[in-house]
Amino acid sequence: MSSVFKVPVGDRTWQRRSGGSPGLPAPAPADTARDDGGPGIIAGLLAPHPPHLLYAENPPQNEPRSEGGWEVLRWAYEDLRRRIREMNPDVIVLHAPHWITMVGHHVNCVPNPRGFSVEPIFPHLLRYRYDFRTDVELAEAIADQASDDGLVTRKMRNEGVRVDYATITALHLLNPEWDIPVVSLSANNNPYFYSTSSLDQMEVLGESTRKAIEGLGRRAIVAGSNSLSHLHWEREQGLPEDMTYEHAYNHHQYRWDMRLLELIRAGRTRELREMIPEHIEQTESETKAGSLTWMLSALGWPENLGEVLGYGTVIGTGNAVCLWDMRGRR
Ligand code: 2X7
Ligand code: FE2
Repeated sequence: MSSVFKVPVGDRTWQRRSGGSPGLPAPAPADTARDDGGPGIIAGLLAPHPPHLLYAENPPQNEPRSEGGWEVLRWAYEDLRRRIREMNPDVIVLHAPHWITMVGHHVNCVPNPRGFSVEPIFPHLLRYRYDFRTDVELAEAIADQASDDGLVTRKMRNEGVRVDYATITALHLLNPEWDIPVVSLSANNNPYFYSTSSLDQMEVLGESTRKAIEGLGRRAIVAGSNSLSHLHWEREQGLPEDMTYEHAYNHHQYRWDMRLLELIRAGRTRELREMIPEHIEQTESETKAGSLTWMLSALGWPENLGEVLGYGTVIGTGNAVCLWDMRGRR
């Protein structure tokens, strides 16, 4: 049993979506009401964060300059940005693996995080000046709900804490204008110590996130920021954006990523849920940090839904941009 739970995993003191959240009316059946404007989670995303993708975009906030590279993934993000604009969300809630917390799950409750984010392994790619708004009311509600649901949580209120590069990269690629409020969640490091219990916590955190969003009536996008297969080169060979060096780490890694993505494309979410731990075993997948599981749990693991907008490798790791458009499904 993980040490970041206050009550046993699986303790559900609240009702699932089909019965409505406490204090809220039960939602209409999906096919009787087309819903594209109502409160709740309007979409889930898989939004990977290799800093290379941001570097390749040459935004003014980032100091290093590039000649481009990783275009297919960046075009997938471009499509995704168009879809996000169309949805007009109130908030993006993001879980990313590189704000690592050793005890519990932390939620950034700083109203206006701003500063300079540097990628510690690739400082020549990402030195980014950020300045964005937190939806503090929702951030606090998620922390409170997760605590009520048995997780150890903390509201992070330290103004000066530097926001990690994964959070910055994913948020920039999703919304370079930074005009949509954000809630940023930490990645508890337990998965790397307790492999069997790890994803259970992320299931609970996802459900807590959904309840908090519904309770406040936000129209929210939830984004899990993981790479897929995660073996990577140890040395850079020349220009980082020289794409002649960029390919899957090996055939095994690639095949397992394709197996996972085929389930997403087919909307076979039940099978996907079962396959995630095996994919982690086979590929050292970064989904071990739990962002993908958190996001799909927040969505309620919807069947027959899921789009893969693009796949590509970054220093040999597998990365996919995916969308679960929940409008009309709630
Ligand atoms: O954080 C990352 C990653 N997930 C994959 C590739 C390269 C760098 O950073
Ligand atoms: Fe990463």
